[in-house]
Amino acid sequence: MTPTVQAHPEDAAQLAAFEARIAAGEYIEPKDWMPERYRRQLIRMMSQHAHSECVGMLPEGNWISRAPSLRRKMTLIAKVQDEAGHGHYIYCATETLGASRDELLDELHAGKAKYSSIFNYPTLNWADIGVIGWFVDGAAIVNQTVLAKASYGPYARSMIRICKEENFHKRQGYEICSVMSAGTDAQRAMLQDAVNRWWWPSLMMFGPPDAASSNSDELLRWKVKRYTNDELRQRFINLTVPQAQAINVQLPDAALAYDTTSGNWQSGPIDWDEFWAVVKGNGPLNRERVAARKAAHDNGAWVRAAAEAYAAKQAARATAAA
Ligand code: FAQ
Repeated sequence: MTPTVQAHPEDAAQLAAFEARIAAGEYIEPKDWMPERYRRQLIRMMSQHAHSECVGMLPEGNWISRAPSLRRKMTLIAKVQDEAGHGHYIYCATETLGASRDELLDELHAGKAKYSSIFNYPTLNWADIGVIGWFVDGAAIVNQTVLAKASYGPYARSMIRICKEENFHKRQGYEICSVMSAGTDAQRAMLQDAVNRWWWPSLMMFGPPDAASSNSDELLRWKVKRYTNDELRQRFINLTVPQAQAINVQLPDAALAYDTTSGNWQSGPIDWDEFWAVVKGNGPLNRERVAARKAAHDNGAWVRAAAEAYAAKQAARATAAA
């Protein structure tokens, strides 16, 4: 039998004060008292998010050398750099909770850390880059605009600039798609093929259905999450269907239908077996993604060593001058 843990009376008072602050809509800041469980939940979610931004550079980075024009190359390089920056902000925000970045990265490189399922799928043609911007950044905006109101201050604030940049990414992705949809038959076919492959994995980004979402109750109570996985997934579908119609693209869901009562586009069933297989490490490219991140980290060892040597030199100079 699991022993019942009795809260220390002082902890109970602190917990009550904490819950009251959350209820009042206050932000919790790094030096404020917080329940250990709140801190652990934030580290779990934020580190997964930071890892997702970094692993998320890989599918698109693969296309920098193949972008069809200088303009496309420049915007793609800028986008990939932005994602690296997002990872950096969120790792910094996670460090405010006492989590060491080195430990988080060790877990990622050992294949133990989670990151978004979406980044385990391959980018097979140029249209994938447009569709990632449109769907994946579009889904990220729906999720992260709400996280900008999360109860933990550093995480919420990191979302503000991230969402602005994701908006730019979404627009450039949708523009690629709209240009291809007005192009040749071959370009339209490439676009449709990419849409067919990315639609369902994009819906899975929002996490399992509410009934299977083990963390949601706690995160909603603490106002880290403001909406459930299914609510945000529905919001994304409602936003995306008219965008697909506008550029004559078919979403690969024969059951997709508008429900006049709820005002929602109702989708067909999502293959949750596929989702869990990817989350457990058995997606198309899980092993390659982790190996690529680890290789990038190992290859960057000399940069970290040089930065540390420079910082030590500067510190020694400052001491000598004092
Ligand atoms: N992939 O109880 P829930 C981006 C796990 S950034 C893998 O519902 P929660 C930018 C979950 O961790 C994309 N695992 O979990 C970009 C949990 O396992 P655990 C990333 C998933 O936390 C664009 C278990 O399933 N965004 O795209 C996934 O309440 C283009 C049960 O799930 C964020 O991370 C998944 N999709 O809700 C970059 C946003 N879903 O940890 C480059 C912040 C669930 O208990 C290019 N995170 N799991 O062992 C969140 O909003 C939430 O964490 C959710 C999941 C909604 C992702």
